[in-house]
Amino acid sequence: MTTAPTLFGARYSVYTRIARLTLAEKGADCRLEEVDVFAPGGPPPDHAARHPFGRIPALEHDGLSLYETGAIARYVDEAFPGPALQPADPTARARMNQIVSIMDSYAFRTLVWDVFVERVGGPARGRRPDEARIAGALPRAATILQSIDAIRGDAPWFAGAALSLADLWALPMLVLFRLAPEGADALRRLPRLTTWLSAMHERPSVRATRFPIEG
Ligand SMILES: N[C@@H](CCC(=O)N[C@@H](CS)C(=O)NCC(=O)O)C(=O)O
Repeated sequence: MTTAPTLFGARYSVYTRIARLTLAEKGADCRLEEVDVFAPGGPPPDHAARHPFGRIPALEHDGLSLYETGAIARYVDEAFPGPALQPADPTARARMNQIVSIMDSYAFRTLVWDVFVERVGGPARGRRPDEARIAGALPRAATILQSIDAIRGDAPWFAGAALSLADLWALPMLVLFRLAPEGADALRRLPRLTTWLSAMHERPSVRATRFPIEG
């Protein structure tokens, strides 16, 4: 019998939320141990043993200590019972991997750091937004949204007929992006993505992992 995993991370973190969504969609119990990587003195010193790059999340389960969200999510999908979150069909799996890679490589910096953090997260802490950084990011943001919208097409989920890791990767980044007025405007122009976001918000996993800034 396996023990419940411990996830080290923070409720505000995009990548922690992806891992929490994955665990929740599998119906796996999980203990979240809060690690604040942005605390003034940096993460607690013992976090370096879990994550040498000082990031979150990290997972501990049955003697396995794991970091990198891609490894954690795939491990959770394969080690726990519950619905498969990676399609077996090669085409659907390729689409899932393509979306995950787009979100990691382009969307995290552009949608989250360049737009959400500058417009919403930073000002909430008293920082002035860097307008040039936001303006420079918006064309890239439009390319990202149009690309993932085109890949999904009219399918219910990003990899086709069933929810997959692709949906769990896209959700947290699009949620934060939409909190910026520029993000909300950009998403309003893509009704298929807006419909998908509404469907995601009905899921218990999404409700259970809301970012504190969502209220
Ligand atoms: N490649 C890592 C990225 C994780 C990541 O960037 N996490 C953010 C929080 S969402 C973080 O720890 N940031 C701290 C920092 O940049 O110093 C993964 O896939 O887990």
